[in-house]
Amino acid sequence: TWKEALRGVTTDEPTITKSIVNHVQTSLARQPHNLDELGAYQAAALSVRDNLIVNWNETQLHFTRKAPKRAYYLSLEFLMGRTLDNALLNLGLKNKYSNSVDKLGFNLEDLLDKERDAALGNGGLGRLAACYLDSSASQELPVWGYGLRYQYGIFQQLISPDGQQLEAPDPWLQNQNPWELPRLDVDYEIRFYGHSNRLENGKAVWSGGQEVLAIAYDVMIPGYETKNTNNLRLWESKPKRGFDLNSFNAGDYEAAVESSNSAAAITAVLYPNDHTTCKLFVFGKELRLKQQYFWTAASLADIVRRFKNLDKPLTEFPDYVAIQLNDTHPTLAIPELMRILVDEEDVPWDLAWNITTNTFFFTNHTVLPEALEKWPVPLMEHLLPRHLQIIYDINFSFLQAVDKKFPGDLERLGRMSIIEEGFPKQVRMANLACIGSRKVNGVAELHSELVRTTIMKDFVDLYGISKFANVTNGITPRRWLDQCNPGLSQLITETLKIPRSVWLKDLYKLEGLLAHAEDPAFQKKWAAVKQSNKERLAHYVETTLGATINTKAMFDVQVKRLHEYKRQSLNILGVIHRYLTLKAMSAEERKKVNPKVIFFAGKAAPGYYIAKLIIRLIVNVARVINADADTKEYLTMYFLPDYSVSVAEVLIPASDISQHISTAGTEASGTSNMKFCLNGGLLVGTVDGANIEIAEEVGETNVFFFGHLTPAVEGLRYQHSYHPVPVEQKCPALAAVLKEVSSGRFGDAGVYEPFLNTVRQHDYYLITDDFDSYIRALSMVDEAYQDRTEWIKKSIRTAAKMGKFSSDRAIQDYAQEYWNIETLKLEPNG
Ligand code: DL6
Repeated sequence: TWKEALRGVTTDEPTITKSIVNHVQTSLARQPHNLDELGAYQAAALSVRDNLIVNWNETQLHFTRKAPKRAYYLSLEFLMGRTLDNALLNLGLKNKYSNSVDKLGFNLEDLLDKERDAALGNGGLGRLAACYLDSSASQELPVWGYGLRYQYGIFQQLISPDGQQLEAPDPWLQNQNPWELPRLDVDYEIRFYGHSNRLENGKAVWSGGQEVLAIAYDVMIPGYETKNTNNLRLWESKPKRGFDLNSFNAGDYEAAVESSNSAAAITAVLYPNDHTTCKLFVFGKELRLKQQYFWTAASLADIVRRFKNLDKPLTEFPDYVAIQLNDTHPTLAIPELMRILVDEEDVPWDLAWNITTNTFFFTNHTVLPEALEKWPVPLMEHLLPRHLQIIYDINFSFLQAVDKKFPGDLERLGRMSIIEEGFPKQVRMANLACIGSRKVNGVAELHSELVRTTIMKDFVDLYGISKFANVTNGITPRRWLDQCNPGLSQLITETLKIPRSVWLKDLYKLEGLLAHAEDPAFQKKWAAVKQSNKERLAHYVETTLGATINTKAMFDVQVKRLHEYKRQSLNILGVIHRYLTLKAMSAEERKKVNPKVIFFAGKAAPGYYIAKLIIRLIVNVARVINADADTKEYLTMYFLPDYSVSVAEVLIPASDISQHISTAGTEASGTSNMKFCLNGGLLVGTVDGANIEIAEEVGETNVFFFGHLTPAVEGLRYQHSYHPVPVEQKCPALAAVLKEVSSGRFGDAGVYEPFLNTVRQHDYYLITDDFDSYIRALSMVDEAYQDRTEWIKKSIRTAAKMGKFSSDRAIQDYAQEYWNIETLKLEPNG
């Protein structure tokens, strides 16, 4: 088998133990007898890394020899989480490492806990990229990721005593990162600013300005049960010369240091943007654009160099290279490839455009207008003068083509132009990405339909529908079931009577569980797994917040970035409603109520005032209701700070019900909804994003839907603006809740008014329209939970029908329908 065939790799326990001890003594230069858990984690990780390096080397050699078409996933975010557990699972070495560290006096689970999350992402988009890397490696597809090696990942979230979110840096690289290999020999010079002088033949010479170095760091991505180990290449910025020597020699040390600082700043920190980039990020915009160009230029230089090693004509570039643009962030890759082809490789413009438009593919992840990236023309001109020229040239030919198809339609030209008129003019990155790509896709059926009918409608009219398709997102079952819920994984394997590795690679096999849904013995085991996961979460809450939780209560979870469209607001207002209802009951009546513990977690963008206010309200409501002796037996609530991949791995398996309650038409897909269902949690949600496809799979009776549908949203917003009805009249139950908040019952009367006013006036996210049906849906959840056997059956049926949502399926969709790449098996014997 592949395991036996691993060569030069430590697979037997004595060798593993020896390798760990060796790393303690040599790599860490420490004594085994006084080693702490962090040191033991590091030594174990380095020992696992040795295995990965061997496999990684063989994979890369194999790819180089076979020279297949490759796909590159360009993403500004890779939210990887922890690696050690995943690497052990994929290598099939977890038990052996567990025994080895045991012999050395440690517990593997404790060591796993010492690893810091690699949190190089904001949320769904970055985690999706991480799942896709896992699936590509597991399916032996020649796919590399390209991203940035931020010194600081997403900020750490702290909660102040009065409930406010505070941000602290995330120095994740502080204790050496064993999962990366610095490739100091792989570097590229990247230029900014300067001048671009056009030559006569359409080419230009870009010179002057600032040059910095991009240095490669390779992160090994092991596939599950295969030697195939793919690569994630992250770029770090460095000054081209250690110092600005002129300033240094002139004695101006400050200027000398400043230029090296400005180079290093490019990859210093991940931007905590959250669908609000255009509105809120005024400061730091230049640095963000610099990041985007630095990364796309380094990645393209690397991709072109690899292609040139094949000794093929550039016309064959798209036969060997497919590049997926993860949202608009890497769109500069389009003019950059044009620049390389036209200016550096002497390819005529039209041919270069043909090569470019056959190479790129673009995924859109949001239709929210405020999240569509635009860059001011003056900034682009200053920072990237040659690229602006190329963008103008692309736009010129493009608008000619539009005019040819729709003669004289000036409004259409204005809408479709890459350049938006105004003060200042702006470069519309989504238009550029669409024009320069072979295909455009959304991330769930409804979202892709909205892409076709709203933001890309004009482009559909121009190019035809076939350019615009859908790939519904997916999640890796390795991390999001086997790793985070070992109890359930084991029960599934026992029940299906097939090896775990089989169903983890073919998630549709979970359907076999349906045959057992009526079996009381199986139901009991299923419920016991959920119970132990709830106890694990309770233990986590006890250690982090010092609170004791009733694990017999229903666990209701909403975890995601804080955003008005995701409507944590609806949830917290619903909690207050439940609290007020409980308070109004007699003690006897309360005894009939289903006890519930509600969990929230999620970060708000630091500049997003209303989102931060919602966090503050959640924390302060929790404080009041958790201290209320009348009700706390029936209702408690916690905001878990600093949500991360690792926290999700504890929360998700413990949920009975989770909330995915965005205003219809706003959540492109969502992926945590898939994770909850895969772990046997049920959903309460709106008819939005991937909720819809989940319900199609698991059956509508197993999902608690509520709220207005997408086609109604626009009309309701129109009514709010032009025929507003006061909340008191429209939704008295909600009005009562708002009044309590205003009164200061949850502290600080007045503080929440700006948030409450977003509901009272305009109510863009339709809280007042959906509140009553939301409360009804929650009552149905309560009612359903009373019949525990029926609930468990729903839970089993839900998990059983999650096959479609494996990221293995999603990545195969991309591989076959878009990139045209194939599995390249690395034979176990090398
Ligand atoms: O596709 C991954 C993820 C979706 O599941 C979420 O529904 C969507 O909100 C998120 N989109 C973004 C867009 N960010 N930008 N730019 O994060 O993508």
